[in-house]
Amino acid sequence: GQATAAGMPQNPTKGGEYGEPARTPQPGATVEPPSPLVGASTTSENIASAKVGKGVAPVAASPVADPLDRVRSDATGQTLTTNQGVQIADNQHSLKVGLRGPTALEDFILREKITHFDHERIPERVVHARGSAAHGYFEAYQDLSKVTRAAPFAAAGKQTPVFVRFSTVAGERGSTDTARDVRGFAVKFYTDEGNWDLVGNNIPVFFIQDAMKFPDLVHAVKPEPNNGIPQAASAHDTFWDFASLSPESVHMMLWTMSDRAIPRSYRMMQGFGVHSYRMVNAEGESVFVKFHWTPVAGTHSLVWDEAVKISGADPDFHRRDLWESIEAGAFPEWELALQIFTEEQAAGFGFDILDSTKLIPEELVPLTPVGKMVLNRNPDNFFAETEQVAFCVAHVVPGIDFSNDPLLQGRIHSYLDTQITRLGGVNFHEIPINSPVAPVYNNQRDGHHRQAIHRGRVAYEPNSLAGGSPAQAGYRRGFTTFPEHIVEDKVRGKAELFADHYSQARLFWQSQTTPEKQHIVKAFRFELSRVQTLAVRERVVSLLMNVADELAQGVAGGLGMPLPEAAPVLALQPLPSYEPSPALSLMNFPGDGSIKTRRVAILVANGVESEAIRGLYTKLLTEGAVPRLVGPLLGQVTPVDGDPLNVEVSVEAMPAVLYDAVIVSSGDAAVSTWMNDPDVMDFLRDQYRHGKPMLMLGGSSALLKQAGIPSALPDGSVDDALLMADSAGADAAFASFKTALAGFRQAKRDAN
Ligand code: HDE
Repeated sequence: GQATAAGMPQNPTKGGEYGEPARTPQPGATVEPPSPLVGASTTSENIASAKVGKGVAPVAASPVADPLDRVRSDATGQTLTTNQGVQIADNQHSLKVGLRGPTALEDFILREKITHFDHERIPERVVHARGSAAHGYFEAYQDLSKVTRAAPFAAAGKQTPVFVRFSTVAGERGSTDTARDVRGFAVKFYTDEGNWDLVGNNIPVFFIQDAMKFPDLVHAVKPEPNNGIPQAASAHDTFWDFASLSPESVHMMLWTMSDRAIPRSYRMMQGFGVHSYRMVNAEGESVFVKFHWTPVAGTHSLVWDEAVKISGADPDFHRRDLWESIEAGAFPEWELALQIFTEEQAAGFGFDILDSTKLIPEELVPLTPVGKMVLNRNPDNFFAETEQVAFCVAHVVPGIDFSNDPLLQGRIHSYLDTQITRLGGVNFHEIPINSPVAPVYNNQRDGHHRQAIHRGRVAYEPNSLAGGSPAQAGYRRGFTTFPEHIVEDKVRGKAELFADHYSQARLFWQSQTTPEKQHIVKAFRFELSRVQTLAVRERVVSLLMNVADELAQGVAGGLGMPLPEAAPVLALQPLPSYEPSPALSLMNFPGDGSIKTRRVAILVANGVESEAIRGLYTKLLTEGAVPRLVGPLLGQVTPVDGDPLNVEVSVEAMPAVLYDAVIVSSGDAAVSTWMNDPDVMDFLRDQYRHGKPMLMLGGSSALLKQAGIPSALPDGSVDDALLMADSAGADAAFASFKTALAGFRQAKRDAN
């Protein structure tokens, strides 16, 4: 407790005990990030982001974020009240009949508080329950009105506010971020002509072709219904049983077994609209488009062993990463590009553009960049914004229209429907985060939790009593469906080219680099090793045999099983044949070459030589990277030269997998301590194993031998991400270290 003016101890949580002074909270202390290189030890992981910024959320002017001030609630300096605004005298004790007697039913304060608490949870999303979101804006590069009348593309430089939510699919709300899974990439554009939701994934194709199968797919991948196992994982019998009996899922299987399914960061993955959509211009002319988001930071992934270890060390890895980089002012950015094509072009593709298990190779239809998206503001409240945001595929604006993709058609129904249960009624559009910036007037009325107070006696159209308002916009202004000409039989079934399940799976496989292929084989091996039913394993491999021999052999060999017969293939002619497409490899998007936001551990202990690491620390900060002094325990370490160093984090609290690279200090005493420290040995082995850049200063390179780390690559060549420098050469080594870090990972070490 702190001393009040009256000298009384003050505990702000005990107003009833200590009276009036306690109702005045302490002014919030501003955290100025201390430098770990000088002064007293005061660091904590909570101010991690302050390392590259001020630690204060930058508040960008936004027509969505700013009006939310209306509902933002800040209790600073305020008194505690009930929901009816009655000031609460004592928030510690229920109303009792005698100090040792029963609680009175009359205690409306207790009952209101507990009742509200009892109903705090709402149903989680049936899929994509685990997610993280941020505010930002989309900025158009050019006037796209030749192609679409959609508001965000009306003029070069036009900004449209967005709210973006990233997610995993299978896990529950509290599940780990680094599960092997598809990632959701949902963008809500608050356009001046209404809200447009582009609800995509980080993979451009999907498991199934028809909405009819979605509940089966989801039931198969979710925890098994008898025992609720496994959480956030597809590595179990029911998922692979379903997948192996659905050959249409083969192409997507390859993507989800690739490194795409374990991204390093939400900031470092692509996004795709998946389906073909239509764009329509003011003249009513239409083309088809596919949407692509490409991260400026490049596409980078984890390796599986790392993802597994991160799940234990920091299950919020992606959530924290997004939050911290925005807090630090390192705003994530993507470029939006379109593949634009006509119906006539599509007829010659050799696959059906209404089939979501197919992508359009960029060799066939190149990307047209149309704008960029910047995320520059974290939500104030996770529940109010990230949890309550309701994305809906049916939210389109004039200029955007659907295709007949049967998966998309089913989604148009599903998203509106699911919000009614999840958000408790039909008025979820009035929840602030879901409200459009465009005005809303119609004759829909009532329903649970209605916010608007509609005036007047007219709630119908046409009317004369309200002068005909609100009136139809007419075809020029209002949303107009593209009048596609269709004369067909009403049937259940699918179009012929939907039956080709393998051509594009082969295209994907052939477009991967060797390490990527190895990772795919290992991912299948891992997943199928966990499958208990032999016939399921066999069926999966029999599908893979139609993709590539080396793939099927690699997987079968890893499972200790003979090659089964290939699954039957429908003879369809002629099938498209593809050249490998570089754009399908993650390696194709290295990023902007900077090391911004990359986390670098600098190992320190008593007896280090601190001069070199002080210099490197400052250099890393200047480059926008996030250095950390990692020591045996919190507190200070004493170097052989200069001031004590403040350990920012211990090896135990943040193991190797939470950094992108390591620098090991020199100093005989420190090195000899580390030689016998199992945590440090594990740290170095993991850094090496996961392909991360390592800079060993002075005598610390002796640790490599002790840890069993080879100094050359498996093929005998030089490992340019494993660097050694004496302390005098540390500066020069920094340039090489930076290059290695910008390149992200040494793929050729491949212990994974
Ligand atoms: Fe979704 N999906 N989905 N989905 N989906 C949901 O909506 C559904 C599909 C995607 O951050 C649900 O609000 C059906 C493809 C994302 O809030 C639900 C089908 C793609 C998100 C639903 C699909 C997606 C969802 C659950 C097959 C990529 C999270 C909660 C016909 C293009 C959005 C909710 C967020 C969420 C249904 C397939 C992406 C139940 C029926 C393909 C990113 O409505």
